[in-house]
Amino acid sequence: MATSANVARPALFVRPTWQTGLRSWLTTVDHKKLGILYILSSFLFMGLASVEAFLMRLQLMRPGQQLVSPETFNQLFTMHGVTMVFLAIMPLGIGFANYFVPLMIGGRDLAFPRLNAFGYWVYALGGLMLYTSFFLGGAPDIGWTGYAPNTSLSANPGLGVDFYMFGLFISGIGTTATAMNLIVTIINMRAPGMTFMRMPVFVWMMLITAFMIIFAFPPLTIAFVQVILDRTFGTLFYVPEAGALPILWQHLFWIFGHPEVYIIILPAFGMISEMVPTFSRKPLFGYPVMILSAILIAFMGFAVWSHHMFTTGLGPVVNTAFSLTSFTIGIPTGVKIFNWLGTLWGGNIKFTTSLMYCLAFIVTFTLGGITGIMVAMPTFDAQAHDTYFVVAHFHYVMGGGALLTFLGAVHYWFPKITGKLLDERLGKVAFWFIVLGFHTIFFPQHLAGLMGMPRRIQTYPAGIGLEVWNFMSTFGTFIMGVGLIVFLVNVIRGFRSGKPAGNDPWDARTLEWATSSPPPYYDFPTQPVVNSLDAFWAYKHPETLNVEPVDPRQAGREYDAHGIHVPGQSWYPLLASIAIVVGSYGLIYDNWVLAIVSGFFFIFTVFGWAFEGVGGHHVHPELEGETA
Ligand code: HEM
Ligand SMILES: [Cu+2]
Repeated sequence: MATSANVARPALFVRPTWQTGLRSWLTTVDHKKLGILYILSSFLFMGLASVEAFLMRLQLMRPGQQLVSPETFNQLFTMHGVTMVFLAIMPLGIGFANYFVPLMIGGRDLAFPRLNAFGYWVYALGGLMLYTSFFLGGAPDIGWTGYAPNTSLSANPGLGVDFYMFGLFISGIGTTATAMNLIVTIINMRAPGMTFMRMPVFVWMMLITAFMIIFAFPPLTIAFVQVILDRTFGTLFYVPEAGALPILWQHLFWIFGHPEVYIIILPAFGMISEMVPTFSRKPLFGYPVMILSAILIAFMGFAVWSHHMFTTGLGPVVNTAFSLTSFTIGIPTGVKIFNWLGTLWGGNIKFTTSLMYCLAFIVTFTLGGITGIMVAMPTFDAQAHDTYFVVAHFHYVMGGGALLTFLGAVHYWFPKITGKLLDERLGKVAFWFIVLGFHTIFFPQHLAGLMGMPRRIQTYPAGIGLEVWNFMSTFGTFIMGVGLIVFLVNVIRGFRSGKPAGNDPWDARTLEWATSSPPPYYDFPTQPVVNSLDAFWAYKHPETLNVEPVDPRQAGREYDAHGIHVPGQSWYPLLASIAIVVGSYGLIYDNWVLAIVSGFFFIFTVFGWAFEGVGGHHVHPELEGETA
């Protein structure tokens, strides 16, 4: 064990130092613990969203069923969509980034550890708050896009809409905070020698994603605030009776909403770009092109939003313009597919479960891309809009893209996080059930959609040709469900009795594999030094790269007599998040006392946070001869 000494600094409030137990998790500022919390919470929310999806598919299995009422169905598709997008898939990418970005850049933490904790807690508590709406008079029933004027007080007097607005507003604060934290970290805290063009692709993708978050969330936040003002204070932003134009909501929503799909998919692109080279035992083909194309995608992602509004009557000139931008954004995306294929080409391929998920991603995402080009044609979209064709399309890109990748990433990085391996045989069984189930669910939906089946509808009549496709689709959920259960069993078994993984089970390329598994809480005993792209791989296989091999683990900066400073924990991020959530309940229920008291409590936590002092302690792994 490393030695440690407390850092004595005068402070108004003492910072906690628990290393284990529940309190250490509640007060943690360690990026690894927060990463684990993020990943576990996302999977929990994904479980809830899957139950909602399963209920919807059961209802749609046969024509004319009455399993759930139309009102409940509306709540189910709203909560399913909102949960998958905001509480499961996007935070999962952020959770992996939390854990791995500092390790991959040879740093020791994110730039602002307490802000990181705050980001996690507002996300988790905001999400939980949204779910309490089920017990407090009904969940939102407005679709994940929350279109005005469905959200106006006269059209929707229940509290569900308020929960939607506040829940997403709150978790959006957390996402924005974490994005800023990632940007500052990646720009400032890279190991010596790690230039931008030596950064792992996953880190690049997270940097770009974080910038997209910073620019995409404000329009959405403005839209939320407008609706909150409408409903709480009687303003008229979206009240059609007063002459408002509800289409404003659609513009603000989709200026956020289209970039959001890239915010979801770019982290997945980054993971694929780590896994494919590792299991092809080749450097990534076209590293600079991979990065340039992602930057292009990020810019163009903000220029295509009206392809979600082709049928709203914006007119042929606008539709043509947005159709063209949408076609063009397919180019940098296609380039990436070629880069992954180029990496696989001639590689010494190891068919691990992770790599199989990558291959399934490439196939599925390409199919989703093709239907994307189809709906980018206004003429075609006029037919497909709001049908199951669109449902099939976005599940191919978001489920087949992000979800499959993240499952592969769990297999890839589980050994680093836990020090134990997942079972490859079980992993592959789960893989086949999940992938075959996925396509059985979503492929028939293209056909149902082309035959005119509308989305967001809780039943359909018999005898118009929709039975067989809907039955197949629901049948697929059983296949995929079996796969997900096997996946879960594998993960639980892995935690409890997985084989020891060693530090570098895949002979991987990036720095997180240079430290032990699981990493010590100070990450690296000495700060790594980098002299090429894939420095760890270059050290292990000097013949493959044109550089002098340097062991990134041994060549750190000169020994610092102070040792490693590990920041102290804090209660304030959690307390501040609780203040925000309780205050939101106050506003939702027009309970001004609660809202104002929470507001003051929030200000108290901000001061407490600021005056808490540096805290933390120094560790001296080198005195114990500890090496990675
Ligand atoms: C893999 C299992 C999944 C199943 C069986 C499933 C099923 C469904 C169903 C039945 C609907 C309702 C469609 C409608 O009536 O319009 C739906 C909507 C939706 N799903 Fe999924 N889904 C799954 C995964 C995902 C994933 C991974 C994501 C995203 C990251 C996602 C995002 C959405 C969204 C955004 C909607 C639209 C909600 C709305 O119309 O407001 N789903 N899904
Ligand atoms: Cu879009």
